[in-house]
Amino acid sequence: MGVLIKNGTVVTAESEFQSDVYMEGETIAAIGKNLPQKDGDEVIDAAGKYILPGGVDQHVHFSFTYNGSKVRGFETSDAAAVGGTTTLIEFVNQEKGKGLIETLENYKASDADGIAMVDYAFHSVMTDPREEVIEEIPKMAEAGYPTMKLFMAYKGMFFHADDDAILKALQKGKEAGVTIMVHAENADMIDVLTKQLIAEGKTAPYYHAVSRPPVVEAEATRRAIYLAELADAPIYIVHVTCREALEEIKQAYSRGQAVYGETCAHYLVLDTEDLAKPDFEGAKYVCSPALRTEEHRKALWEAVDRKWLNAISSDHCGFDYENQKHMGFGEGKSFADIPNGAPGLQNRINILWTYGVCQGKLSPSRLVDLCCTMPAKINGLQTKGRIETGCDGDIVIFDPDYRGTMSVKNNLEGVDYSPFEGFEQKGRPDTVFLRGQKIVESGKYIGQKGQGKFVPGKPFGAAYKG
Ligand code: DUC
Ligand code: ZN
Ligand code: ZN
Repeated sequence: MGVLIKNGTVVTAESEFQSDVYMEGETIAAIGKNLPQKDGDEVIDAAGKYILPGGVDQHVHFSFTYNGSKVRGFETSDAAAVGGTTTLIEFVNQEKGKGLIETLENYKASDADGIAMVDYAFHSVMTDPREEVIEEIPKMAEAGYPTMKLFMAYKGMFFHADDDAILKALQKGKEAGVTIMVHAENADMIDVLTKQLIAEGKTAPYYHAVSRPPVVEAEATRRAIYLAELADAPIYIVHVTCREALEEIKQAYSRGQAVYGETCAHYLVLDTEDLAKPDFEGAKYVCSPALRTEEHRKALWEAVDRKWLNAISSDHCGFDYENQKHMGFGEGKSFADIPNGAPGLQNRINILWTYGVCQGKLSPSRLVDLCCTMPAKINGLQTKGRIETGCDGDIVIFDPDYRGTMSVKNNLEGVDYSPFEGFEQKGRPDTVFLRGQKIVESGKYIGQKGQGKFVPGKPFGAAYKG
């Protein structure tokens, strides 16, 4: 018994073509015109619809804690499914005193296995760079964790990493094909500006952006690139947001260095001015790096279209607005106390379709490459993100004719707001399959808790391949 999807337009990272797709068990078994129907098959007519690979969101926070506030976890991963994303990659901060693999496996067992509603993998975040921890990096690759992130920002917080740790991680990681990623912002610059702004009484959410202007990101991006050059290792820059940081990446790339990066949906459509919304509503938009202006958004759209950036993620953080307000508003409080991050898991592909494809900024194939195929390749997920025989039956039947409005009311993210509230939506994932099982029908989640599985990554991902 399989699933035969007929008459749709298949979109791959390279092209679009009319075809049927047949899934048997957990995998894609055939792609072609007029595929035969077998007894017991479910047949779906996808005429007028696109058939996309399930999305891979390589930048999600289901365990992040900021100033004691913790985000929602895998119990809200059905939001990914209805948004057309069937694989998530979560950043797990190493617990102090514990090993990298030990932390990942504890978290996996307690917070993901049996809970996740889509498939999942993990990036390690090194927070405690002792010698024995550095030595453990190559072993992560063998255990199915071929990526690691370090935070250059967040001075004084336990997850901040200095250049010493980044250089050692790059040197050690390349021995075993572990891709090193960085959150590139200069922590000292932010710290000085933040203290000065607060001393001047500039405490409102808007000053979050003033405390971390583009030069802060550009400096750290350039420094990370030089550290990678010294280590002769590839590097991946997460959430690139501004023209200046992009220039650093483009220049390094044209020198032949293996430097890659992603941006996130909110940096393409939201603005610094959102932080200035009255009645403390700006707290909803406190994320790091900060939201930018039109000039930077234009540069980012061009960069994703021209492959200077190779993925678009959500950087999803399920914090409640009520809590963000409580943390940052009132006597002695400031923007620096507001938990950093915004929800966006459910809307990533819808934002990119509505404001990218429908506005002529991205082709459907480019969207598939950025949201599905490349994130799988970067992270060594060999059966994800592609419509090819033998790949997992992760399929999205996308209805381009749907019209709606994005709102927290329609979200499964489990929080009390959406930064995209009121945004027009053109198109939506109508039906979604996870390894051959239907988990979304007519835009509604119909799967089960615990249906998602851990997908081990293979080392030497796309950043090693040029
Ligand atoms: N930035 C955010 O906005 N949230 C999570 C962590 C980060 O670096
Ligand atoms: Zn970050
Ligand atoms: Zn992040």
